[in-house]
Amino acid sequence: MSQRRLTSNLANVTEASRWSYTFFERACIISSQSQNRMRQKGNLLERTLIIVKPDAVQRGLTGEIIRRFEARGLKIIGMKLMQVDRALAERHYDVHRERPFFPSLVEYIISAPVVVMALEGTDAIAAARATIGATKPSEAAPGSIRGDYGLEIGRNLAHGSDSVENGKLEAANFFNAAELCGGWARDVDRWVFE
Ligand code: DAT
Ligand code: MG
Repeated sequence: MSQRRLTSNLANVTEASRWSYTFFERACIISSQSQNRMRQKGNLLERTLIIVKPDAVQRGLTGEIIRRFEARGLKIIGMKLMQVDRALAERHYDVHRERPFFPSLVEYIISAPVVVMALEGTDAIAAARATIGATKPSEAAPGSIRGDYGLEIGRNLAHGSDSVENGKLEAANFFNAAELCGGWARDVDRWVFE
C-alpha cells in the first residue's frame, strides 16, 4: 500500500470528518463546563473507532468488550451492529492493501456482523489500544482483551484506531454525523476527567 494512495483515500473522508465535527458541535448538547475544564488542564479529547470483530460478536463477547471500555472511562459517542461491506472493509484496511494477509483480513471482517463504536476521551487512542492488547493475541498481555480471549492474529477480537488523525477519519468512515453525539454531557465526567 503506497503512502500516496493512503493519502488520497484519506483526503476523501477528511471533508466528511470535518463536517461531522461541525454537526455535533451544533446538534448535541455539550457540557461547556466540562469541555472548558479539560482545555484548562491541557487535555484534549481524542476520538477512536473500535470494532468488535466478527469472532467476538459470534462468541458472545460483545458485552464484555464494551464493558471494558466503559469501565475505563471512555465515553461512547456512537454505536451500532452492522455487516461491513467489502468496499468499507477495503477502505478501512487500505494501509495494509499490499500485505499478503490483506485478502483474508477483508474476508474476516465482512464474514459476519460487527459492533462498531466511536469512543471519546483524553488519551483515547493509547488507552483503547492498551485495553485491546498487542496485535498477536499470543503475545498480548493478560488483562487485555486479546490477551484474555484470543490466540490467533486472524481472530484478534477488536480493532482500535492507531493515531488521533486515524481516529477521526475511521469514525467518519463508519458513522454519519447524525449517528454521533460527541461531547455529550455525561454526569460522571468530572469523576473521570480532571
Ligand atoms: P492492530 O489491529 O493491532 O492495529 P495492524 O493495524 O498492524 O494491527 O493490522 C491490522 C490487522 O491485520 C490486525 O488486527 C490483524 C491483521 N494482521 C496484521 N499483521 C498481520 C500478519 N503479520 N499476519 C496476519 N494478519 C495480520
Ligand atoms: Mg491497526
